[in-house]
Order: sequence, then C-alpha cells, then structure tokens
Amino acid sequence: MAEKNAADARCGVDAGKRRFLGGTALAALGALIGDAGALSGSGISSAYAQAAAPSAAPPAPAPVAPKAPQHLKFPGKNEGLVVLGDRPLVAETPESLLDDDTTPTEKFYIRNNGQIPEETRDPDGWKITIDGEVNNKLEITLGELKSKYKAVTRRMVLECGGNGRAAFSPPARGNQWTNGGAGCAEWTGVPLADLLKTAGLKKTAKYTAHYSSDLHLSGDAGKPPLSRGVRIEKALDPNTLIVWAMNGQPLPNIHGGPVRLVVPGWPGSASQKWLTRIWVRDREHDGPGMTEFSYRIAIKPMVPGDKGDPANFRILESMPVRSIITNPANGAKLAAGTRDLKLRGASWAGDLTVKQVDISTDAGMTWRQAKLEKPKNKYDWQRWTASVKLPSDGYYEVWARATDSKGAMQPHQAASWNPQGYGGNAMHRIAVLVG
Ligand SMILES: Nc1nc2c(c(=O)[nH]1)N[C@H]1C(S)=C(S)[C@@H](COP(=O)(O)O)O[C@H]1N2
Ligand SMILES: [Mo]
Repeated sequence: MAEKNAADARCGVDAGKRRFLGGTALAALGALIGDAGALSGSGISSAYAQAAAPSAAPPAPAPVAPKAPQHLKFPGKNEGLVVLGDRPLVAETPESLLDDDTTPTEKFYIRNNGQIPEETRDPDGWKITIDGEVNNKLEITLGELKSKYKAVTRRMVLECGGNGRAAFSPPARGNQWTNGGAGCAEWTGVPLADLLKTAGLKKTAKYTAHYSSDLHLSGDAGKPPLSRGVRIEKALDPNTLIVWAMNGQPLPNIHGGPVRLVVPGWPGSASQKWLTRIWVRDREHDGPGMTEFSYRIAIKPMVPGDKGDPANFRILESMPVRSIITNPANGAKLAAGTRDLKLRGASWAGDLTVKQVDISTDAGMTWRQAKLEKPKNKYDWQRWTASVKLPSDGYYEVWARATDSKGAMQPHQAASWNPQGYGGNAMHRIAVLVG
C-alpha cells in the first residue's frame, strides 16, 4: 500500500483524485457499488461502472452530481459524440470514434462560439472580401473562387485549442475537452496565399483578421462571437486553405459551409467558419478570442489556479504533440486468456511531425514502441499500431505517448497550467479488463 501511495504522489493523484486517472481507476470499484462521484466524464473506468450498474446508480444529489455523458442529437452527426455545451453547441468525439484513417464528417467534433447560422440557399453566390493592407481590395464569390483558382485536396488535422483541457488540475475554464476536440478530414479548397497574391499584399501586411456571419449568443449583430487571425507567414503557408468541401462533399453548414478557413496545426479557432471577410492588418489582430487569456499560454510558468497576469501571456500558435488510442475503447472487456493486445491509434504534432509513439501497460515502468505510419501530406495525422503482451487476465491501463520531430514528448499530466487551459497534452490512457 505504501508503494502504491508513493506512486500516486509521484503522479500528483492526490491533487485531484476524482479527475485523475489513478483516482478514477481505483474509484471504479467504488462506482460499482454506487459512488456516482467516480463517474466523471473523462473517468477512465466509468465504462465498467455504467455497464455493471445500469439501474443501481442512485439519483446523485444536485448540484455536485457529475452528469452522465449527454449524447449528441444533430442531423447528420453520429450519436456517439458527446455534448460539452449546448449554448453554444459544442460536442467532442470519443477517442474510440476516431479510429478511421480519415474522420468521417458524421464523427467530426463541433465547436461553436455563437449561434449557428441558417444554411445559405445560394452557396456559389457567397461573398468573401479581402481588404486592409492590400493593393487591390478583392471581392469574390464562392462560385468564382471555384472556377478561377486551382483547387487542392489535403487530409489535415483540425484541433480545438482547448483540446485536452479536462486533464488540468485545478480545472481550467471552458469546455472540458478530453482528447476529442480533433479530427482529420480531407479538405478541398484554394490556398489563401493565392487570393492574397491576387489582392497584392502591402509591405505593411502583418496579420490577418477573420470575420464571419454567425451571430453572438446575445443576438447582437455588431458583436462577432469570434474573430481571430494569424501572422501573415502562416496565412501564406500553402497548407492554409479556404475550403468548400469536406471529405468530398460540400462543406456542411455546421462545419462552416459554404466556405471556411482551415489553418492546420494551429488552434481550430483560427479556422473561421462561414467566412465572409479577411482583413489584412498592419498589427496583431485584437478581435474576440485574441486578447487576455484567450488562446494564449503563459510565458513564465504560473502557479496552478492563480488569476494570472495578461502581460505574461503569448498567443498559442502550433499545437503540442498528442497521441490517442482509438482501439480498443476505454472500458473494453476482452476475452479471458487474451495475451496479445492489439492497439490502434493516431498522433499529430501541430506544425511538426511525430517521430515516435510508445505504449505502456504497467504505468510507465516499461514502454514498447508502436509502428508509426507516415503522414499522407503535411498536417495529416499519423496512424499507429502496436501489439503488447499481457501477462495474465485482469485489469490493465494502457498509456500512449508521442514524441514530436523536435524531441518533445507528451507529459504524464497536463502541464503549464493556464486559466483557460490551453496546451494540455497529457498522455492518453484507457482501461481494459481481461476475463
Ligand atoms: N465563425 C466561426 N468560426 C469558428 C468558430 C466559431 O465559433 N465561429 N469556432 C472555431 C473553433 S474554436 C474551432 S475549434 C473550430 C471548430 O470547427 P468545427 O465545428 O467544424 O469542428 O471552428 C472555429 N471557427
Ligand atoms: Mo476551438
């Protein structure tokens, strides 16, 4: 027992027993006998608990009761998606639903900051304006964009800046994403650079500012729910696209159709949906989502839970390295006698690539290298497979960690705490029960 506690302390389990895997794993037994507190949304063993006690769970007392995951009901979307918020609508994809090489649109996560606009009846008539620090202000319809420019298709990861936030302790503000604020789809469109070339960038062009037609939750038309931008270098990257198709189909309204930006490798919030305007600015953009603690991380590490000083923050650009186990699912029950555990997953690393993925079934004492695929194109995720030996029947936790091309590896727990919880890339862990 003393040994166990020492291990827990090393992993910082004491700080947040209910939130952290070590705590919830042990608590799973408690959950079997009706401790609803163990069934946190990201709780690793909740699957067993729910399966084992379908009707025994007592009505937990409000307001501390953790809610059972609420599944998404939305036309064209998979009901396995988990709603993190309904106003605005935000839903994540459980890791086990990210098992396809290309994420089907029905399984792609949803993130809105404001109201979802009504679907346009005239997609090709949709207008986009490019103005500001350009020689020729450009007004172009989607129809013209499709006919005048050369389209490209690339499989690229889109990932919410807050992905992994649920692992922060103490909890950070915002949607409690586990690892499901990400997906990898085939995007078809035109490099933004080609349009910026037509418009002719002035020497003073430093930053973009993205605008769209979605309304603020308040309904105030003068108040964009979100308007972010990127350094002009990123806007000129040939992989930064204005897209109108997702997985070979017209971009669905919920994903920003008829036309959106895809700025791969950087927080998803830079990938403006329902794009109407790109204002090229001579300075860093300061729209909603650009300032104070939004999509920013601490320059000097701060004390977890502190208020934070905005002067100590910088804009989050490339997302950190991450790996997910997509099969088996957390909570899988495997046949007695299973000794070879086959695993599948995905990994990606913002602007970088992933050079290695490792798997442990003994809480990190020993690791085995996974077989890692190459990306199809830049910003594609890298699928991996692994086979690990299990010495006996019983309860196992499987950990996956990825290392990026510069040598940075995922930490055991979300590090570099910040008030809104960005950059949380703790290793993904699942529990499996053999026999
Ligand atoms: N116009 C507009 N674009 C937006 C948003 C938004 O609220 N409004 N949310 C952003 C955020 S935070 C993310 S993570 C992605 C999510 O894209 P998806 O809903 O297609 O998955 O869209 C981005 N683009
Ligand atoms: Mo996001």
